[in-house]
Amino acid sequence: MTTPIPECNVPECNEDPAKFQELGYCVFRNRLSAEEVARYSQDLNEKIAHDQFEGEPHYYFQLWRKLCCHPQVLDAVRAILGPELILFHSSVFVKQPLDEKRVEWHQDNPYWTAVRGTDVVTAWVALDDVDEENSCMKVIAGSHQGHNVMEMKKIKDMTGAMLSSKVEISPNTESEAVPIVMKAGDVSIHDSFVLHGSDPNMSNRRRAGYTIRYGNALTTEINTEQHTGGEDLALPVYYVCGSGQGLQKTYQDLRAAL
Ligand SMILES: O=C(O)CCC(=O)C(=O)O
Repeated sequence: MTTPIPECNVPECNEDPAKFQELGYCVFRNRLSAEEVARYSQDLNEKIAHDQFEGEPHYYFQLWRKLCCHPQVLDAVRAILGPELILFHSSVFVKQPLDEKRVEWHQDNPYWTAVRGTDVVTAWVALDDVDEENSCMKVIAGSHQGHNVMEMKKIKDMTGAMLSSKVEISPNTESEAVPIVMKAGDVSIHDSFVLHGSDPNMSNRRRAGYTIRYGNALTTEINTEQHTGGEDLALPVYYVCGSGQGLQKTYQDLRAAL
């Protein structure tokens, strides 16, 4: 059981891209149509049922690569990072009803050892309505400022833990966490240094999000030889948007492919 956050302390979700620098996150509403949400949700269910869903769905499945290049998703990312964009990772975070899986407080940056730069974000595409009841993601607004990597501690009780380490924060800081409440089809964007996490899903509703990791192609350096997904998968870096200025020889150009 988590401590309920008193209603008056629940901060509102930021929907203003101009406040991203200060807060480290922003929500964009209605980016996918109901038909698109239904299509991806069905595909997700089928792949889970056949045990086909691995990490990096954009690498394995054209349908999911297409979502990474969805004009409304890219439009949101452009509002934060500018016009030159690369895509380097993606994954799904699914918690079934009454699912004890939890994501401890963490920053994304330390997990991506081949990636250097501070203009790097995650777009979290909501495939279900998500709120505090079904364990929406929460962020500590402003915790990305200074772009410092925080100390991580090994998680002792791994029951339900989706990560192996966490950043410890005070109950006071935790009480200021912003729940990213969204409807299916909304997209939130968070900075790779902002603290975020989520609780177990104690509701009877599924909660699924597709996380797509983008960088500004002009300022993000990726060591393509060390860039892998999972064990040994040499993962391409995709150039998804721009005039060609940020396209490097080692990148795959996806602009016209989909
Ligand atoms: O979906 C979640 O609860 C966590 C997602 C996450 O950690 C991430 O997008 O980096």
